Amino acid sequence: MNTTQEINPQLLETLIPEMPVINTGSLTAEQRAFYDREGYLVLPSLLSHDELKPVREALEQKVSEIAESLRADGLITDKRENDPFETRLVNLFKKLTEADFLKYGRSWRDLYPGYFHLMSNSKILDAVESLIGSEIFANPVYNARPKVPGVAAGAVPWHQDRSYWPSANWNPVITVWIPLVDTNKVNGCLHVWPRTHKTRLVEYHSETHTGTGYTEIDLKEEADRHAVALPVKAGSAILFNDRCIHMSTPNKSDHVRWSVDLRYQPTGQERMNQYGVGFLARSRAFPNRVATLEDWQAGRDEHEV
Ligand SMILES: O=C(O)CCC(=O)C(=O)O
Repeated sequence: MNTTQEINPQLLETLIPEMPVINTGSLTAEQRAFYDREGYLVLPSLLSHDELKPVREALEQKVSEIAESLRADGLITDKRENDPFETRLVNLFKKLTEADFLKYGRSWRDLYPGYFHLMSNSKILDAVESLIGSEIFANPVYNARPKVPGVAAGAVPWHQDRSYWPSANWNPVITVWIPLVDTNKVNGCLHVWPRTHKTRLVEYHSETHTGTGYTEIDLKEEADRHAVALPVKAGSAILFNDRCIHMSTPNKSDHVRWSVDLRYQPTGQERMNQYGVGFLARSRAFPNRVATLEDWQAGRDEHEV
């Protein structure tokens, strides 16, 4: 690991300078300075078990729906209803193929209440406010990730999130990545290439290894040399922007590495509605317009007053 190495100046962002943010959020000056310098920030154990409960219930609901669908298709007879959260999905697909699994998607984006409640969580928004200010839009691109051992698409190659919206000439979009189980090098924790968060969009291609077409940067070997593994406990949060180069390794454990990645941006940026339903998550200027669960589920990104 070499976090002190400087980035090639030719890669540095030249588009739009980010606006300085007056810190009204929860991060300390040291945390903001670390984020600004390294391009990521770990908030250990930000959320308690109880605070994770709604999102966990959303994931359990999804797994139950998948179990029902597999049974209806005649692929399983036992829905494993009493299996633990950590292993039920593994057990459901134990005798099935990768293609059977990927039929349900490598990641999920359902309009379940648990996701909305997590995206609206005040501890998360307080941290994000420190980075982008108090007018916060929850970007429509959020993912629940059921990273199951043996499924190649669980490992995400080195990329910048921005490669998924390459025509964007605005910034930033902040990811808040939260695992529902403790993560480590065995179950495939998140890795970052520090100090890449001020780079422009680097060259990338569509990978063919997983059959799901992730974007992957061309500088893979260089990224491997700079990789910093971020093993964190359930309920911790890792913050980074859409230019920070990151990846995750395969899950070699016996359980699902459950995680969610949420995204936030200042309200002034394009809302990227083509990717799904985003919503006004916090506004000190227009608090009455903050979206409710009902607004979000109806596709309204603000509350009408
Ligand atoms: O959860 C992972 O393994 C990868 C997450 C990721 O690539 C992202 O949040 O952009």
